[in-house]
Amino acid sequence: MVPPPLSPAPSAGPLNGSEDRVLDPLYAQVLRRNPGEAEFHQAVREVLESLGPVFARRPEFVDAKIIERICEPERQLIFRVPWVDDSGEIQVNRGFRVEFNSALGPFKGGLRFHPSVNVGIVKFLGFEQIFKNALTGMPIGGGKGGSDFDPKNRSDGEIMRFCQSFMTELYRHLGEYTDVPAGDIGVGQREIGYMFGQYKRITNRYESGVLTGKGLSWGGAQARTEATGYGCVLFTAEMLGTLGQDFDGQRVTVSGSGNVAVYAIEKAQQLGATVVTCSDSDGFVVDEKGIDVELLKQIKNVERGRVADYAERRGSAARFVPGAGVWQVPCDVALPCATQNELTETDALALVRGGVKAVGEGANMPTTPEALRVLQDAGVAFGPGKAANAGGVATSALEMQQNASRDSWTFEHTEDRLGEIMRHIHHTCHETAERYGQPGNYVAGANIAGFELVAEAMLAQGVI
Ligand code: NDP
Ligand code: 2IT
Repeated sequence: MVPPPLSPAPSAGPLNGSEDRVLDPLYAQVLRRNPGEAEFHQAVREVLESLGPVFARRPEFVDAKIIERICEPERQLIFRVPWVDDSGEIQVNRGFRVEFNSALGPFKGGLRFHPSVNVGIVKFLGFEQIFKNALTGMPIGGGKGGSDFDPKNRSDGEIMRFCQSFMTELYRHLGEYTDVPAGDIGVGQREIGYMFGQYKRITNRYESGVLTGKGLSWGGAQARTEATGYGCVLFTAEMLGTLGQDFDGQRVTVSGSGNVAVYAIEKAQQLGATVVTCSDSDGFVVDEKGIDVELLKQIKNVERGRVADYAERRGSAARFVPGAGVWQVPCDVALPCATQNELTETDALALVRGGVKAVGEGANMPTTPEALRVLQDAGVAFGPGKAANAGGVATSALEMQQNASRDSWTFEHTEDRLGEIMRHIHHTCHETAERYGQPGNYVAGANIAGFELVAEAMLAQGVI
């Protein structure tokens, strides 16, 4: 895939195209208070656009200023991360943790290491996480963090020193009852390991539940690695089910080739689909026979290579297309699993022309607002990230549960729990959309249902 355009967030103009006494001034305040944070504006706007009908039915949420409070993080941390690279040069990065909302449980959400990370990106991710975590039905609040550190082409030693420096500041804000990070872009089991080691060393506590996404021999949960990608496919299968269809025999396109993409490909193929694409920021691969997921894992996870290497190793079966994204390739089901705003209006028009039936967001906010409108107008079943990719954080909550009880479950048991959770999230979104007169609108269903759960808890807990 190609790097996404700088956020096209439509930050001006009334929400839903008409004046709203409550929501418009609130959105104007978010713009004023958070200048230049385009992705955060975009994420807030999408949620606010869903909430009008809730406020009409539940004026107590308006009186208690619940959404004003949700839009303001409980705490935002920005800190210096100095470290020494392999050539002996001092590097200085910036670290972030936004502790957004703890109404339902300790702050919970991933850490992203990518050069594009800034406060607006972390806040959009943290804001989405509040509602996503609520939808899982697990006792977890919302937070997110990361750094503008670029792990690409860094040695293991550099990654370790960076992670140790990052944790040397962050540790004082964490705890299994306070804030529990995990991975996201650029942060996998290797990075979680280095951060866990440093946390343990500083605090002198083997507090397994302080981070999730750990290795299986040191407190990790079976199926956590697979959970986001698997969960995205399971959610999309539920959407297909409402159309009387399933994954068997479908032609699927996936973007990305990281943790989420690889396991989305694996699960879709287990369910009988043929996944014909994967991508990275250099370009994409088309493999008409279906992506060889074991080869992709070997190249990405073991060799830390690129999708161009996959195409080369696959020989004549696959083709690498440099500098372009996957969405011009026709498909029945599209699963964007790379990054925010990677699926644009032009892409959505191409997908609709190609006959797409369902889109499930494995990534966070990969679809631009204009693209979303195109897909919804065309009647495509659309599963927003805060519902479709919630399997990852839900399985993190299962990891916390196992850590708290010093237990460890089998892969099968954990995957069964993941399946139940994804069906529950689908049911909740579907039922809520119907209850609010917008049948089939999973965006409205997810935003409203997530909001209601958080709002009820905030109302009960008073003005804090
Ligand atoms: P990885 O780091 O494992 O993989 C990220 C993939 O996306 C890579 O293929 C990467 O390509 C591509 N990518 C990332 N940023 C950009 C960019 N700015 N431009 C172009 N390509 C990019 O991350 P994950 O698979 O964990 O995360 C993917 C998405 O899923 C993110 O949106 C994340 O927030 C979301 N997510 C992750 C969860 C998890 O449990 N890990 C849970 C829920 C959502 P390249 O190598 O070229 O950069
Ligand atoms: O966006 C996400 O939900 C994640 N990156 C996973 C968060 C977690 O705490 O497992």
